[in-house]
Amino acid sequence: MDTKKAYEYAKEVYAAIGVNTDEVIEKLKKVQISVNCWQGDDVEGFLFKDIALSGGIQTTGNYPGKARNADELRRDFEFAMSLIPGRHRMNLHAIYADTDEKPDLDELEPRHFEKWVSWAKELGIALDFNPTCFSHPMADSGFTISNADDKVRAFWIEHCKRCRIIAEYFGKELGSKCVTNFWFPDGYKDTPVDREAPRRRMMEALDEVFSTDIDMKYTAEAVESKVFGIGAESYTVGSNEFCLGYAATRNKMVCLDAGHFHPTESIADKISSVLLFTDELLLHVSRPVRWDSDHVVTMDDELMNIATALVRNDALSRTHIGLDFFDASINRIAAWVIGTRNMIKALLRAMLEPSDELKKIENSGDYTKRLMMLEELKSYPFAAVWDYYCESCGVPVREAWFDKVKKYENNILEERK
Ligand code: RNT
Ligand code: ZN
Repeated sequence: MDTKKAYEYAKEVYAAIGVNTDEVIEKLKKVQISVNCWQGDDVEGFLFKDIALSGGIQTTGNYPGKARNADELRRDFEFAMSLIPGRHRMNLHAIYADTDEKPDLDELEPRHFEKWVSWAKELGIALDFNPTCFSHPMADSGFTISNADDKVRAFWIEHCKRCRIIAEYFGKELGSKCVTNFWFPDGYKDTPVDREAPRRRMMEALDEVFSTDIDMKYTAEAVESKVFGIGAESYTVGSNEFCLGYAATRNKMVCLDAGHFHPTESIADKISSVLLFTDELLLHVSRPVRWDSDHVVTMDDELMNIATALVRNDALSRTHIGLDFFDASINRIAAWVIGTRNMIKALLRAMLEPSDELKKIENSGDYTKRLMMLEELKSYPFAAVWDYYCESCGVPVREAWFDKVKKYENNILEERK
């Protein structure tokens, strides 16, 4: 198949509606997706072995071959990246510290992440970061940074403070702002009496975390909300209103996770509102299936709505796109490749819209034409542009990447039994 020939045809089709596909490709190349490291090992990390995942999130499945240490995770990630067009970022969690020491979460220092930094430098990618406020005995009560117990609260405050220093180190060393996301599972299984006190404690604890002096040249910080978690069905401390209010008044970002809202609520519609009140935004693009199940991102309507919301309103330059999924029932490298390629593919399709023209039609009040165009655009030949983009980035076109993953599985993952 002649990818180039198909591209030339698509280029003409798009040119007829005023879209320059070459320019779109250049624009797309600049978008870096923050790829979640935790898909590679089912959110286990390397600091504490044999500790169960907690915090109301869950991996299900037992597909063989998960990364057992940082070297394996790096190797798997590098391989996945070789199958995805463009240059992207790796999003680390604190529990992925790569060290022979046994630091607790409130003892972490930049040196525990030195190997990650030198690897990232070699690969020419940037790192993002997250404190890990779950999967730890200090999180067993279901409350971390909003815990009523001063000692427990102080532990998590210290952990978060240390994570900010590590993020600053990442940003400085790698020459790209490290996006740090603060998410806390805190909440009640059953209906609480006092809905305010934990939120007040969380607010004050966060103020304390963010009071230490960090050079904000090197890091951008977000707080992630959630409507409920497993075991915290009735109340979460870090609700949407809490996080949005906090971010807007503290000059932070919110992190909108696609699985953290009521099932008919869409984060796509929140982007344009949030960005009126905060400078930047972090997304956790995920796929909730009936609940916050963190399925691999597919090319569905929700993903397209997120992509068009970012492109039509020129929000890409102020939005950090992170992925958040963890499926342990399929090949984990394939999961990375499928989810990340879909995110990029959706952005490409959104960029191929004649959005100025569409806005003109809308403003003229011709809603019949608006509907007609939006529907016709769905069968425009964006796939030819996508294939050409993959080819020109030197990564496999269409499903050709899958054979490589299978080979890797047979040669490398098999040995991890
Ligand atoms: C949990 C949040 C959070 C985590 C990761 C591992 O519901 O979405 O972002 O998934 O930090
Ligand atoms: Zn998330």
